[in-house]
Amino acid sequence: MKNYKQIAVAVFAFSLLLGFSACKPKNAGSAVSSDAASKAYVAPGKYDEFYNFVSGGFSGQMSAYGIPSGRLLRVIPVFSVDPEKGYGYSEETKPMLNTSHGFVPWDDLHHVQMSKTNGDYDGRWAFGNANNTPRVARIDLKTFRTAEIIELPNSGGNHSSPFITENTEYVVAGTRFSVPPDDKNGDIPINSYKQNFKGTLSFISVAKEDGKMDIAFQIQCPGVNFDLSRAGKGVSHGWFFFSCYNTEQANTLLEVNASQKDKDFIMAVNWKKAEEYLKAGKGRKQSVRYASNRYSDITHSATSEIKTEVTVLDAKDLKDICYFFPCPKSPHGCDVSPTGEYIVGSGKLAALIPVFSFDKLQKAIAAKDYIGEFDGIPILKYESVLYGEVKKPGLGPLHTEFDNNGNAYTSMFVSSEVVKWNIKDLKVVDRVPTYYSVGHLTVAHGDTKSPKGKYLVAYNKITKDRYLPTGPELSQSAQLYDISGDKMQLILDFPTIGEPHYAQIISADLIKNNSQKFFKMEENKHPYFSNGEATTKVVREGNKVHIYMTAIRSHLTPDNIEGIRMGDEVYFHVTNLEQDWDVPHGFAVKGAANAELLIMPGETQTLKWYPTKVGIYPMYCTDFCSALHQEMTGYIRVSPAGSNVPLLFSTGKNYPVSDTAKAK
Ligand code: K7E
Ligand code: CUA
Repeated sequence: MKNYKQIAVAVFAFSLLLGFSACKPKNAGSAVSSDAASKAYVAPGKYDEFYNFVSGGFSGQMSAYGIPSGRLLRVIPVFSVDPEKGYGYSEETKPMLNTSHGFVPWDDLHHVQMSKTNGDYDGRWAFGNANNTPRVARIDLKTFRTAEIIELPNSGGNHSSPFITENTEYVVAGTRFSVPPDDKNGDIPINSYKQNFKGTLSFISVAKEDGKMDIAFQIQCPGVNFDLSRAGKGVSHGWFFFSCYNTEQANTLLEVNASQKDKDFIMAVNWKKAEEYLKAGKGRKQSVRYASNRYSDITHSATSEIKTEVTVLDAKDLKDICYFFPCPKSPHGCDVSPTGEYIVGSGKLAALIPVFSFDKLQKAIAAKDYIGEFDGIPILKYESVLYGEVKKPGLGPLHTEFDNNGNAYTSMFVSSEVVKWNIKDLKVVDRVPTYYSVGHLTVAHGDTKSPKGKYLVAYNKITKDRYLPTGPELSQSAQLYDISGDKMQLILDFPTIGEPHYAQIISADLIKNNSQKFFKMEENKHPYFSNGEATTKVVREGNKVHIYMTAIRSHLTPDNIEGIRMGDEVYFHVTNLEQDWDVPHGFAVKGAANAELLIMPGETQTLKWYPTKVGIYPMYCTDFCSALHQEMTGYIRVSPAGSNVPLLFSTGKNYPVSDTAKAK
C-alpha cells in the first residue's frame, strides 16, 4: 500500500512540476486508427446514432453533440445567461436564475445525468449540477430547455451531483465544501471546521408525471468533502455511494493538508432506511431559504418560489444509514458496475484501483466488522469490503464506466490514457493514450444496467497541439474511441464548449421522436399573449408601457409605435404566430441593455427596455426567417418626459400628420 502511495504522489508531483508536458504520450499524432474516417463519418442529411450530452463546466451550459460525427447540435443554457437565446435576459426566463442570493447569472456545471427507468435511460430529462451556488437543474429533452432549477440549502460546492437512482426516484447532491448549517451562526472562525462544519447530502425527489423536483430530505454528515457519487442499481438498488476526501478536515492548503492520510473513505448510504426514518418522523425540520424555479411551456414563463423548510436526518444519531469504508488516497470517481455488485473507487493519488463488493459490504455491516468510527459513523474494514484491486492500471485514476461485455474503462489523468480492465478478474486488457490529461469519460449508456458499448468519449483537460492555435486558450477537446473490438481505437477529435466534465451518450431513438416542433397557439396561457394581429395593442400603465406584439413572416405588428416617453419602462411582449417547425423569430431594439429575444413558434417572450435618449429607435427580427427577413423591422418614437404625443401604434398604415406631430 505505502509503496504505491509514495510512487503515485512522487509521479503526480513530478508531472505537476513539468506542467503536464510529461503526460504527452509518444507518437502523439499517429495513434489514430486507419479506418477512422469511415467510422466517424455520418453522411450529410443522415442522423447520428447517439446524442452526447456534455457538461460545459465553467460555461454553466450543457451541449448536445451527435455521435459518432461529433457534430455540435445545440448549446443548452442552464445556469448561465445566454444572449443567443435570450435565456436569463427575457422577463420570462429571469426567474430561472433566482436564488436565495438573488439573481445569479452563472455557474459551473460538471455532471450530466439522464433520467432512468428500470436502470436505463428513458430519454425524458437530463439533469445538471451547479457547483458554485449549489443547485440542480432539470432539462426537458422534448424542448432541449431548462425546465426547472432547485437550490440546495446547507450546502457548498455541490459536486457529487446530480446522480440518479434506477427509476429516477431521487437525484442526489452532496456538498464538496462542508459548511456550517444554514440555521447556525456562520460568523465563526474558519479554523473551527472540525467542530462546526457539516457535510450534507440532499435527496431530491422527482415527480413521475412531470418531473417536478423537491427536496425530500437531507442527511447531515461529518464535515468532509463529498466528491462524487453513484446510485446503487440491481442488487445494490436502495443504496448510494459517495467518495469522500479531506477526511483530515483541513480548512487551509488542502493540496497538502487533505492528502495526509493513506486512505480516505467511500460512504455507503442506505436511502431506503433513510426513507423509513423519515416516515417514522425522525427528521428535524430546519428553517432555511432556497429557491425553487420552474418554467411552464403553457404560460411560457418561469416562476421562482423561495421555500423555507427542509427535513434533516442526522447520520450520527441514526446509526444504520451511513457507513464509511476506506479507499486509497483522495478518491474522486466512485462508480457502480452494471449489475450493481461492484463499486469502483478511483483515488486520484493512488496507483491501484480498488473494487469493492456490495455483497461483502452487506456481510461486513451485518457482522459489525468495524475498525472504528469517524464523527459517529462506523468505519468498515477495508479488506472486509474489498473484492480486489486492479494492479498498476496507470496513474491518477479518476472515472470509470462500463460496456456490455464485462469490461470497465477508467480515465487516468496523470498518465493520460484510458485503461480497459475486466471486472471479474481485474486484469488490464487494453490501454490507449488520450491527448491529454483525461478527466471524465463516458460509454454509450455506460452507467446503466444495460450499457451499449460501441463508443467511448474521453474529455480532456489539456489540448496542446491537437487543433489550430487560438491564442492562449485552446478549444477544449473530446476524443471518440471505437470500443466495439478487443482494442480501443481513436477515431475522432472534436472540440467542446466550455470545459467538459461528465457527459452521457444516449440512443438517439429515445429522444428524437419526441422532439417538440412548436408550441400550440391555443395552449398559450401567457398573460401578455396576442392571439393574432387583431389583438395587438399598446397599453400605458403609469410609466409602464406594455406592447402586445406579434411576429410572423415577415413583419412585426405593430411596427410603428409613438408616444413612448423618456422615463418609461417598456415591455415588448412578442408572440410568434407561426405554427410550424423551425421558424423562430428574433427581436431586438436599438440601445436595449439586454439581449435579443428568440421566440419559438406559438410562444410569447418579453424584452424589457428603458429608452435612454429622445429619438427614433429601429427594432427588427434577428433570425433570418424568410426572403423578406430584412424587411421585418419597425420604428419606435421616443419623446421627452411629459410630452403629449399620443400613444399610437400601427402596421401598414400611417396616421395623419396632425395626429402624430403634437410634440411640444
Ligand atoms: Cu472529475 Cu467535477 Cu466530475 Cu471534472 S470532476 S474531471
Ligand atoms: Cu422574422 Cu426574420
